[in-house]
Amino acid sequence: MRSVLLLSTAFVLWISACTVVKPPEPYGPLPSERQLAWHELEYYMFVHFTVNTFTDKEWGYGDEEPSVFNPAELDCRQWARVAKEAGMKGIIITAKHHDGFCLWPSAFTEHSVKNSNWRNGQGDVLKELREACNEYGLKMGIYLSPWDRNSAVYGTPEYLTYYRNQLRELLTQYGEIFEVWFDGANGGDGYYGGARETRRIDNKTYYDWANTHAIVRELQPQAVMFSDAGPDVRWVGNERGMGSLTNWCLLNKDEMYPGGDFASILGEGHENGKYWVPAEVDVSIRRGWFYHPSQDSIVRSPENLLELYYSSVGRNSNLLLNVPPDRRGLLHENDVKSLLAFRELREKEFERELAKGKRATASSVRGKKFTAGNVNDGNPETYWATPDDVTSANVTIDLGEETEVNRIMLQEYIKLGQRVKEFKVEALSGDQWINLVDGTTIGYKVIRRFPVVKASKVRVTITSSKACPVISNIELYRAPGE
Ligand code: FUL
Repeated sequence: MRSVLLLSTAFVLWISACTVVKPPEPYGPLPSERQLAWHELEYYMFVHFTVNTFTDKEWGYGDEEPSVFNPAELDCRQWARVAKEAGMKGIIITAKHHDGFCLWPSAFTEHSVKNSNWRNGQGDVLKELREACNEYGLKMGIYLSPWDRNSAVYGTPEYLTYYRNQLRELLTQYGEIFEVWFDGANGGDGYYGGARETRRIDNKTYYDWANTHAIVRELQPQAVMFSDAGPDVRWVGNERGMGSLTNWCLLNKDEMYPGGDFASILGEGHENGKYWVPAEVDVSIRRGWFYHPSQDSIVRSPENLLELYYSSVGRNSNLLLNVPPDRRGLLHENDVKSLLAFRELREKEFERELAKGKRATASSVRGKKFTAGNVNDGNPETYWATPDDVTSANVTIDLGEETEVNRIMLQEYIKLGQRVKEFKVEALSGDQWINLVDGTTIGYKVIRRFPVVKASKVRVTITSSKACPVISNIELYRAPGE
């Protein structure tokens, strides 16, 4: 009798062990560790600064005298303090723009700060920025323009050695770099060591990108590389600050190269792309990338910056906002004012979260570990998931009583891939279900606005998904205004 009892207990234990529900298998391309860390940064500063700041140009020709670079009050700590106060997570600086002037004393050229009068030729902007970023707990990134209108050897194989030597300097002398920015503007007229001519390169082959990328991986394995089509982060396809409403983090990057004509594809990415290459929105707070005194009065307003935030971070993209230092070497008062007021606006926007801890139920649940309550438990590591064969399902958050709502934030658990193709959001107002949002992709994060509604319940329906939906976060807000 005793052994029968033992046997049946063992059988019950065995059965329940077999029915422990497994998490969904990852689906499609996945983000790397470095990309996951990058997604979480969301918002950081671009700093365009070089001889152009002093010559009032956007693209320097490459024949500028290094002596024109003289930012008498340069203070990278001011840049970093403002970035921090603005809520940004890092700063990416143009170590070298197309004019070829280096903001650090490169051993491989005379065309740098070492031949300027600034700090008697002893200065190093990169070093000062590094120290400032450390002081304020910010990440640091670099922009090293492949196109160099100063270099006599631009266009020949020798230039690649020069370019890579500079890259090595930047990646070994300035601590941890979180992002390396390779822009796609390439070839044309320039000074080229006095030749003053037009040089065209074949942007598919000239730069031999694979071997340059390998240097970044070797020296700074945690850094993501940005260019038109990645390898790690892609351009969003415009400089107006507009992320795409449908935005796949996926891209068939093999067929693409920097400077190619792909802008129309880069916004949406490829639904069935082979690689994880999320979009970054780069945009300037002014009309130009560099500082021009004539633009002092046309700095983007805090309200405009909030719009940019919704059209970038709110559309599954990171926001790289350019704030160009002026001729003193400081961020201009008007830009600072706008940035800080934008931070306040943003904080007010997301001050009143309504969903956390409220009762959540779902039309389908994979198992106990994957219940609806995981979407509003404040833990990004838990998620709601359905069984593998269920690709359309809904989750309802019960607000308890009629509550005014006008914003929703949604996040997929992207460690398991980007899955959702279409969703909608509805509210139960009185006894009527009202449609609030018709959406397509989600990805790392989507934030959508809708007119204020009094809702007792909010229902998110995943109408179409490549595989069972895996949703880690849903937040609801009542932002100021209508
Ligand atoms: C482009 C450059 O040509 C612009 O000057 C600017 O640096 C922008 C961010 O990237 O490729």
